[in-house]
Amino acid sequence: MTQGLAGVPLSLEPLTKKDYTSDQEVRWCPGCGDYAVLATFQSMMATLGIKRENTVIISGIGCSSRFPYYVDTYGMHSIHGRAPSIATGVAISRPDLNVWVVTGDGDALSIGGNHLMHTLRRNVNVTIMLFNNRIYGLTKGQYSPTSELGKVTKSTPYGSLDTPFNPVSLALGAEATFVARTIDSDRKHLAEVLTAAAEHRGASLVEIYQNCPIFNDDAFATLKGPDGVLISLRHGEPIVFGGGEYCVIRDAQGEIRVAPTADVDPSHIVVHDETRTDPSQAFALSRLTEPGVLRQAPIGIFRRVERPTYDDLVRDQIAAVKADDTEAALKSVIAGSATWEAHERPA
Ligand SMILES: Cc1ncc(C[n+]2csc(CCOP(=O)(O)OP(=O)(O)O)c2C)c(N)n1
Ligand code: SF4
Repeated sequence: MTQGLAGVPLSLEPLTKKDYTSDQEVRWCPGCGDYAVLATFQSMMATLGIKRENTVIISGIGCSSRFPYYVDTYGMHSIHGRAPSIATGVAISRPDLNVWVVTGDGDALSIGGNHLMHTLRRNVNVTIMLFNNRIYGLTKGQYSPTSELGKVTKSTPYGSLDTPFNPVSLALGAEATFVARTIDSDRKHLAEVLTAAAEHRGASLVEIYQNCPIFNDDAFATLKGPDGVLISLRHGEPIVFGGGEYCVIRDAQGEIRVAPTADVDPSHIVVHDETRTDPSQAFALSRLTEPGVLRQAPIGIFRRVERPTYDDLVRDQIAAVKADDTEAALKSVIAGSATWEAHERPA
């Protein structure tokens, strides 16, 4: 059993995608990118082979947050933006569960921004799937924190004035120990990244580029088309893309940038190392994502490092306190360091 899932029991029977398919009618619009993620997740979970009753999926509010209904495991369609906090409680109290969070760009980064950030910072052992369609889908097409500058929507009729978040950069800045990006149209890549995220012990954030054909169709079309560039990050490999024509280099000024492979000294090509403790290179790679109409974006695992998890630390602390004299410990906590006794003034 891999480290992230240590303590979670394996199924005695082999599982199939069907075992992970619930009897609920899927209520997403035809062509929604969420279908591909759901199907990939159901197959991936069967391959992972852990007990279904030891899996829990906690979501916030949004189209993507309907996910737990459709997977035959435990689940909770919770409160807008609060799924990471609820998942934190579950992960602390039940180390035998494999805990997933499903959220959208609105749910995670608007109302839930604070909750997401602190779950990442604390390194709670949960796997977060952030469905990024760059719009509010459920509420019918308002701009979101990942919508591009100038985006015209129902709530920004003259164009958005907000600089969008780059969720990968945000997660790296929040000290996340596992940060990755994948895309709904590449099921093999999705499955690979989600498996690695589940196997990581600590908070994993996976941004999933997800098409919403109804309110933000083709948000990723340029990226996938002939003029678009998906930069695939593979640990231990030089970052080369576009059929070898382009690469990522660290230039003489120390900057990470894209260059034509024919023009560079091969020793300047960056060899991807997702295990670097210092997140600055992963952050520089995340900045290769174009913020406007997406024409270029790295996908893959940006960062995978080890750090003690919050839930393990909490359980250890509780055990240590309980090992001492519990009553005395409780009294001293209640008394604190700034209590005093009041006596009647002597006559
Ligand atoms: C407290 C609260 N505020 C606002 C809403 C309205 N609301 C529901 S879903 C949503 C945003 C959904 O967008 P996103 O997270 O991107 O999910 P998507 O529907 O695109 O999958 C909002 C603002 C709500 N349900 N509850
Ligand atoms: S509104 Fe968009 S995100 Fe929501 S189900 Fe329909 S296509 Fe999917």
